[in-house]
Amino acid sequence: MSKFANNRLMLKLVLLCCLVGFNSQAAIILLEDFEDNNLTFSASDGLFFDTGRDLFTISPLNGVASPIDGAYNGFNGENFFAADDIDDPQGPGIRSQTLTFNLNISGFNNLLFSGLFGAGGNNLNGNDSTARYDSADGLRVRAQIDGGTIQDLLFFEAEQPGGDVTNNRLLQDTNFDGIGDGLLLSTSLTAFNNIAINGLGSSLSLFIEIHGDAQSESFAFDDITIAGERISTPPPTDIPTPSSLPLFCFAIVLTLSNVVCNKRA
Ligand SMILES: [Ca+2]
Ligand SMILES: [Ca+2]
Ligand SMILES: [Ca+2]
Ligand SMILES: [Ca+2]
Repeated sequence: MSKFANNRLMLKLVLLCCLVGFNSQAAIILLEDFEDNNLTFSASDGLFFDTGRDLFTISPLNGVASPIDGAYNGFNGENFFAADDIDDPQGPGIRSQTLTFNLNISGFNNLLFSGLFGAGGNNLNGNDSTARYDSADGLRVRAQIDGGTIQDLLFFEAEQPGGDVTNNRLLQDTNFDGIGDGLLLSTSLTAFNNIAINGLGSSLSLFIEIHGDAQSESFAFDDITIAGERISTPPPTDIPTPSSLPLFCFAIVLTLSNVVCNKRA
């Protein structure tokens, strides 16, 4: 074995040991990929699509045709959640709708929220006369543990250039003040990963609120994920614990290193 190959083997072993040692308790508590209608959430007024431009549903699964949402990309699988002009009279007629996910988080800590998000009304491709989001439009992700304080996790809001509150671009609202100031969303869904949810408890409610009442005030998201770490319980004494695993693996690496060196000698 060459010295280069030998070093690469060592590096791989160390990396593997680190991964086993430090990530062994990570778990996915929720992954909603919107690939079917076996829903992990409830919708405040149900899902709808009026066969025109107005929708609040899984696309294209529930009949949404191109080009309205076909313009989106960067989602996973074949489907994603889409919303556009959600106060449509053929739907519930209300400009604000909420998806609610209720999860059992007993035995987990260090909860993290992740998801893919996009917006179709920012006129980035020059396919419209203007961007379309008003000051009251937006998408807000919040969380609540055991009915306690509601935490703001991720907001997207219209910017308000010079106090203009009508038909502007949708940006991330990094300080949760209702005005977009951060990353510009596009029809290519962008990943927002590992946003911390503070606290411990037994039940987590995750809310995705969408507000919009006019054409092309559109939103898309996919792969809504909650991850956490299992709270440790004492392991059997004859199996290395997670905290001792790196030491255990280091001993293996040292032994292998000696074997390789002895062979080279
Ligand atoms: Ca999907
Ligand atoms: Ca508008
Ligand atoms: Ca802001
Ligand atoms: Ca409308």
